[in-house]
Formats: sequence, structure tokens, C-alpha cells
Amino acid sequence: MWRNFIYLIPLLGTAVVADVTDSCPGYKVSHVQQTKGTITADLTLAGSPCNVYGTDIENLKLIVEYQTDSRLHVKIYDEDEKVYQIPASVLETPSGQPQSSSNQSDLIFSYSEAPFSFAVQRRSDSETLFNSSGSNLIFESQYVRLRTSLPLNPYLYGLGEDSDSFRLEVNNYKRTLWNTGQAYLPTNGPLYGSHPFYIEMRNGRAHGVFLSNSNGMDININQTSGTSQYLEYNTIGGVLDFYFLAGPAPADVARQYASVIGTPAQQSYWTYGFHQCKYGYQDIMMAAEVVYNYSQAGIPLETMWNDIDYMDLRRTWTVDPDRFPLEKVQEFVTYLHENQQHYIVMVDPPVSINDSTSYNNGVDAGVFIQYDNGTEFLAVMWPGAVSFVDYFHPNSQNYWSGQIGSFFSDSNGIGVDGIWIDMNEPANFCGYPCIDAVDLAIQMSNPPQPPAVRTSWDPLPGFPVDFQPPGASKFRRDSTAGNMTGFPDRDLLNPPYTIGHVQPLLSTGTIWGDLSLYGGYTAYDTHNLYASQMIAHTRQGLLDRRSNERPFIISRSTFAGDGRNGGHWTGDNASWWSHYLLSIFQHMEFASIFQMPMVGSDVCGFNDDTTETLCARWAMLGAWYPFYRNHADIGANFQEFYRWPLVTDVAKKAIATRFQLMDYFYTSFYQQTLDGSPTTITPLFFQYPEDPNTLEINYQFFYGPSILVSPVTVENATNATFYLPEDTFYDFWTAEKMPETGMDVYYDNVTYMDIPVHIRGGSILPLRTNADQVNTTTQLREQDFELIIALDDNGKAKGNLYLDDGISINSTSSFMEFTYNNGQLVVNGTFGYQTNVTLQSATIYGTNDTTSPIHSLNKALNSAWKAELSSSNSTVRSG
Ligand code: MIG
Repeated sequence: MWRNFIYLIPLLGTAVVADVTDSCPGYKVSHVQQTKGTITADLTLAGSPCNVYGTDIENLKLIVEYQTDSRLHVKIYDEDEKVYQIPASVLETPSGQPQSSSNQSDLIFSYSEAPFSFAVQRRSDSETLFNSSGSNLIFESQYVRLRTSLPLNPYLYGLGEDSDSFRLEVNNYKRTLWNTGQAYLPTNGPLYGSHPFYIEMRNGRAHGVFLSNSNGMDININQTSGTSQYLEYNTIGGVLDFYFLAGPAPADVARQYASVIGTPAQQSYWTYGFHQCKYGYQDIMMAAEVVYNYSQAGIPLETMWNDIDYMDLRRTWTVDPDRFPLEKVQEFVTYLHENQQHYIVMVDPPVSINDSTSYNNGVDAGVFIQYDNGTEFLAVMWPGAVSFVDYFHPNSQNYWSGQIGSFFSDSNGIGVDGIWIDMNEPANFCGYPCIDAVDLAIQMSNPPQPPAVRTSWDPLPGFPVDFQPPGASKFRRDSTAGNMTGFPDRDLLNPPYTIGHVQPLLSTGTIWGDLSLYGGYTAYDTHNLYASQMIAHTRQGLLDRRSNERPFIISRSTFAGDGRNGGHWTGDNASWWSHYLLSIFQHMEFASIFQMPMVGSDVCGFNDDTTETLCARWAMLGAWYPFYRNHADIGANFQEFYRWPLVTDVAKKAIATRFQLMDYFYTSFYQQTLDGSPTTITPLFFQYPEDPNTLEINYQFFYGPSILVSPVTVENATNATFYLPEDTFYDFWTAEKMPETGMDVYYDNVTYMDIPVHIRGGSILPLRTNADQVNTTTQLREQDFELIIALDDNGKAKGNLYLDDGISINSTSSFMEFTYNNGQLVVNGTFGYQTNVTLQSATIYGTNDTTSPIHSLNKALNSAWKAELSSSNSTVRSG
């Protein structure tokens, strides 16, 4: 009776919820044991269970580990260890073996005994970073709640994926983590990925809090009566597994977080080139036309992509024999590779039950998700009835590598250069409670129809791929529906606590929560990890195919730590100015906070038709994304850059500039892969944490450590107002030193060809020469370098250059450190990678010394460079 009443609570609003949880007794502490670096204790329910959203768990364990001087691990879990925890096979976070101690660490743990609560304080400034004493811990079978009090109006960042804001709202705000695909990136609901990690800025210092928990959750941030502030975790399962990171600089937090979840994977040089895609390139000739048109327009296209259009009846692992005949696709890929271009296609997670080879192989391997009774779980996706791979199954890697190895075989399949994975939240069009045969049949009889097979097209003079127009059109989706079985009525489908997951029910739109995966994991607990597993399996599959090549994977859904294995695009944005702006903070979030720096948004916008001017601005902004891809929906107009003269010109300039800076950014990205240092896309407060003006800058960012990008933020405007922190800055385009900083700066006459970009004084940038003369990054790699030496106010500058073969995992490499001081340039480093390119010139910004002609410096530099490349460990001076 009581329980039934409780079920209604979420509908009644927060006031009632608060009343009910007020009766929860909390826990009391006993059996405390301390060693130099650990504390363990028992937590016992301190009164009668309140059972608000499940059953209170009586006996818990607390473990505290002073793992490093700046990282504290606090874990609260059930004594019997029955409650689900993130499997180490998906994400292994550090535990045990503390390297620090309670009197040495910068983070101090303290607790109260009855009721139990804990606090984390930073030793160096006595700030209390986390304090759960404001409300009792609730730890139930399907609900875990912990609240920390914070200072009023805190500066919080992270907790994605969302489209709401960069700095988290502080009042009456809920952020829900439950991986969900939603077109148009709506606000106030969960999006594709889950990253239960935040950074807080306080008094110029940063700290981080990671809750390693993959269950659906709401994180509520609120102020009570305007005087106190809290952040509250409400999960529908799992344990409280916290990592507290001391900072104190934002960059420290980033590295400390990487030490928990892993550093991002290094990417191949070519992946930073420009990519073109569209849903609705309806045949291989259309793909060929696009490549051809880019080349006619003189816009460097690095990679051509095909969406699900290439599939036969929308089945992954097949090609449409009429529109994408295998031999023609192969010819096309050969053509691209011969021209140093690349090819990528989409892979959706589920396997059509009507694709006999792929499906039967999966059945034989036993890798498809089943109901408890052993019947296969059938779902619905683009091709109709499908089965989902259970990536926990021990055969799943073999199966997945086999699929990749045969379908994407370099010898007799489609030799793609990367894989694009979509719908891996995972999406199921017949998520609970959709399925009975009738519902399914209705869905199947109204499939979205593709355009008819084209029967003619214009010839592409000199372009080798050609095939005869095919004949009749046909249905794109299977007409046969699968037999769905029923489902048991369990709380895994209708958990008593309702997170803000926007769908009517938790399993709507996805695979059902009550499915049990190999090893007994439920879909309910591991929903947010499905993509992680798919990304990891895909990475291994690509490695099994080309063993020494860095796998390139772009995934829609993600979880904490997935930067180790792949990159992310931000999904179905729209061709709206607001989404052009949104992309900026999404990238800062993914690159700097979530450690997934290979990130990009659909340039010119995905849903709806773009406009010439929006696409022009976006073509320029996109050149400062780590992942630079133009992509549009099937229902949207074509938006390749060459379709408008203005956008053509903008794109040429944008790509040439990106190419000029390619090695600078490649070096920056490499540095982030080493230890998580946030050197790719960073918000201003990462570099100027003590400047409070930087804390709410959403639409400016650093591209690598030295380049500040300040895009036009007002639609149709040809001017820009942006903030320059107090420092030395030079206009990237004119080399002029900015007369005043530490203030808002106004530029007028920012045409569609322009974007305000500044070099931070104190930086040395290696630039490729002739970057506007090349068509691909392969050609770019043959160009010489020039240096820009942008001095700080003390006449000093430094910078790096990392060089390797750009693609292999075990490439030799060089890492150069340039230091300029007192008119002398010193090049130090390690020199392992042989290259024939030279250093052509150096230009100094900010010098008053006009007597030392730059050309003599250039000459000396060039011999220095050559000396460095052929010998190691020497120091060369010139100037
Ligand atoms: O529901 O594969 O976000 O990039 O073009 C649409 C078709 C499915 C969603 C992806 C989008 C892609 C589209 N996919």
C-alpha cells in the first residue's frame, strides 16, 4: 500500500518528495579502520527503512583512498556487493594502493558518525569542496541519493551531454544522464552521452568531482530559500564511487581526471582534414559527383562519407546492389586512395535478422541479446526487425572483428579508413512498451521511403568511376516483421524513481531495461555503456584489420572515458544560428572537460535547410573544430561548400588556414593524449582561471594553447565584440599587437571571409607554408615550415612541434621545443622522425629590434633545423 503510494510521488512534485525522503534514517558509522592512506568503515541503516524508491540496503561499506596527493577516492557500496558496479571490462578506474596519506594529500576527508555524512576539504586553502551533511544518504535497491552543499551560485561545468548551457544553471535545475538520441538537440533533457563529471571554479581555483556510475540519474542543482545551495545526485542504481580531484588549476583537474578515466587516443594526421557527408547521397555516382565538384571548385576535400544510403534495405554490413554496387564502391575507394583521399561509412549497431550472413554468424556465435528464457530479443531499427549485439558476450569481439574484417576488407570489401557509429544509445524504434506484432506491423508498413533510383546523371569528365544507371526502384526496408515476445513486468522497466529522461518510460526508444546481458548485467544498469562497448569493439575490429593504424571512430553516444577509443560528433543539430553557437561550448566541454578532444558538430547544420550566410560563417568556424565535417539530413537541401560562391571562398580560406596550423594543432592534440593536458579546445577560464570575466564566456575558445578564436556571435552581423584577457595578444591575420587587453574589444568589418583570431604572446607557432596550394593533408605534409615567434612582454616565447608519420601506432617521432629569449632561438628536443621538409623562415611579432634582419635569422634557423633533424640532443642557437 505504502509502496503504491510512493510510486505516485514523482508526479506530485518536489515538495512532496522532500517530505518523503525526510523520513529516511540515514546511516551510522562503525568499525572505522585507518591506515596511512586509507579509511574503511561500516555504514548501518540508522533507523527503520524509508523505502522511498525501492528497498533500503541495511549494510554498506565505506572505503576512502588517498590515491595521490591530488586525488581522493571515496566509495560507498553494499556490503554484499550485490549492487551493480561499472565492470572493469568497460571502464577500469583506479582503486587500492594509495600513494598519498591523510596528512600529506591536498584533499582531506572527514566524516560525521550519526547520521553519516562526509566532507572533502582542500588543505592548501581550507575550502570545503564537498559536504554531504545537509541531508541523509539514501541507498536503496533502485535509488541512491547524495547531496552536497555548495557556495551560492557556484561555477559548475560538465555533467553532459546536453545543449542547455556551458556553465550549469544553479537554481531549480536538473541534468539527467540517460543516453538518448533526439533530433534538434532539445534543451532540458538528456542527449546522446553520459559524463557524470563536473569541474567547479571557486576563487580562481578548480576542482573536479567524478561519480563513476553508469545508471540513469538526475543531478539536481538548486538553491533553498536563496541562502543555501546544493547539488544532489539521484541515481536509479549503482554505487557511489567518487573521485575528488584537487586541481587547483583547471588544467590540473583535466590531467587528474584523465588519470582516472584514461587519456584520449591519438588520431591520424589526415583525420584533421575536411570531411563531407550527407544523409541522402542516394547512389555512388552522387558521392562521386560531390568529390568531383569539390575538386572542380578547388576546395580541398580529405574524406568522403556515406550514410545509411549505401546499405541494402538499410542493413548494416550490406551494400545496395542497385545504388552502391560493391565493385563501384571499391573503384571509388581506390580512386580516393590514389588521390590521397579517404572514405568512411556508417555502421549501426543492430543486425538485421534478414541479413542471412551477418545474422547467422551472430546467432552461431551466440552474441545476440536474449530474453532470460533464451529467446532472442528482437528490436526495430532502420532495416526493420533487428538483433542487438551483446558486447558483454565473450564471442562478441570475434564476431564484431569478423564483421569489420570481411565487410571492410582492404582486399575484397570496402576499404574504409574509419567508422562512423550512430544510434548506439542504443536506439530501438520499438522500445518498451511498443512491441506486439500489430504495433510492429504498423511501423513496418510505413517505412520512410528513399528517393527512387536515379536513371541518369551528368557525366563527370575524367572521373573514373562510372556505372550504368540501374533499373527499377524498390522498397528499402524489409517487409517481414520479426516475432517479438512479451516482457516480464519488473521494476527494471518502471523504476519507482523517475529520472527526467523525456521519453514516456525509461525503456522507450531503447532496448528494454529488463534484458539481461552476458554475465547477468541488465540493460537497465548498462544502458549508458552500450556505446562505450561498441566503440571499444569497433576500435579493436579496426586494429584487427589494419594492425598498425590509429583507428578513427566517430560515435554519437559516449560515456566517460570513451576518448581512449574514439571521437564524437554532436549529433542532430539544426541549421540554426543558435546551434552554430551551441557547438562552441559543446566542444569546450568534450575536449577539455570530458577528455574526448576529437569532437565536431555538423557544419552548416544537420536538420532543416541552411542558408548561404549561415553556412559561410559555419564553414569558417568549423575550421577550428578538431573534427571538421559538413553533414546534412536527408530532408535538408544540399549544402556542400561549393554550392555558393561565397561559401566556396570562405571554405578555401578556412581550410588553408587550418592547414597552415595543422601541425600546431596536431602537436597540441598529441600533448593531450600524453596526460590529458587540455591543449586542444579550451574555454578561456582554463588559461586565465583568476580572471572572473572568463567564467561565463561561452563563445570564445582556445584552439591549441596559443590561439584564441572569437567567432562572430550575432547572426547577419559583420562585426564582433569579444573579450581579451589581460595579456599580450596579436591579431593572427595582421600580426598587429593588440593595444589594449583585459577588456572587451570591438572589431567592425568582420566580413564573411573573416573571423577574429589572436595569438597569445609568448607563443611560437610552427606553420606549414603553401597551405593554400595543396589539396590534401598528404601534400601538406611535404610542405616546409615557417615559425611565428609571438613575443610576450618580456620578449620571450616558446612552442612545440611534434612530427611523426601521421598514421602508425608505433611511428618514430620528433618532439621539438622552441625557446626564444634575448634574440636567440633555441631548439631542443628529441629527433627520431626523418623528414625532408625544412624550416624556411621565422617572423617575430612584438619586437622593436628592427636592426636584426629576419632573413639572417631564417638562414641560421634553417641550418639549425637540419642539424637537429639529423642529429639529436644538440642545442642550436641562432639569431
Ligand atoms: O535518425 O543515418 O545523427 O547524422 O545522418 C537518423 C541517418 C539516423 C542520425 C544521425 C545522423 C544520420 C542519420 N541518423
